Amino acid sequence: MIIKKAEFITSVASKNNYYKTDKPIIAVAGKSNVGKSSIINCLAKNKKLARTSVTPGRTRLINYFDFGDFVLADLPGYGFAKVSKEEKQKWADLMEDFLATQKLALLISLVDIRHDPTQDDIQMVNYLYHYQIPFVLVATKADKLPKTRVKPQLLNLAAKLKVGTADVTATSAETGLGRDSVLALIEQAVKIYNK
Ligand SMILES: Nc1nc2c(ncn2[C@@H]2O[C@H](COP(=O)(O)OP(=O)(O)O)[C@@H](O)[C@H]2O)c(=O)[nH]1
Ligand SMILES: [Mg+2]
Repeated sequence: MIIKKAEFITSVASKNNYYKTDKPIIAVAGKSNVGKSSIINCLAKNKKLARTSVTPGRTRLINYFDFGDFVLADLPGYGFAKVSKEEKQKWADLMEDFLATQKLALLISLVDIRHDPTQDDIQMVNYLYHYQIPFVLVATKADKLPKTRVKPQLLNLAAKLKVGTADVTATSAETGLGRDSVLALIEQAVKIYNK
């Protein structure tokens, strides 16, 4: 799939005003700082499209981007330690509602390739099975691992998240590793959605 355009559409803060579109929606989820904005910029080949932050956990919004053949939704990150209980509950309410009501073509669930999945990562995968949302796992920041550690870490993540070993893709927003694979997964999901 070739990306012909990538433009910011809107930010949404609550469940009553999700962006409505006939295009398939691809959502990107993951803990704060895992690289959601970076992978969106990498797909768009535009470093300024989605803001990448040095202060994680500040985005409590769903940011929508028009990618031509599909709409990409950058979901608010989870698992930021300094967030209050009320904030966490707000996040959970919004996400559960989003996942339950938005007919997603695909959800790209990001995990950091350097670490074991967190409880929140496992919880996210459980939500995805529960709501029967088509999803793939993407392991970010592969450039930060020695090359020989990449495959063993993919196997470890797949085992701990209870998905097939072919269902976790290594990426790097720095080097562009995995960009083509992620675009192929999106293309496949868009085709199935449009059938
Ligand atoms: N080395 C490296 N750094 C990355 C990669 N992806 C994201 N980062 C860095 O990780 C930090 C958080 O990224 P960001 O995209 O803002 O994460 P978000 O909170 O999930 O949207 C930033 O400093 C990014 O530059 C990657 O693939 N490789
Ligand atoms: Mg972000």
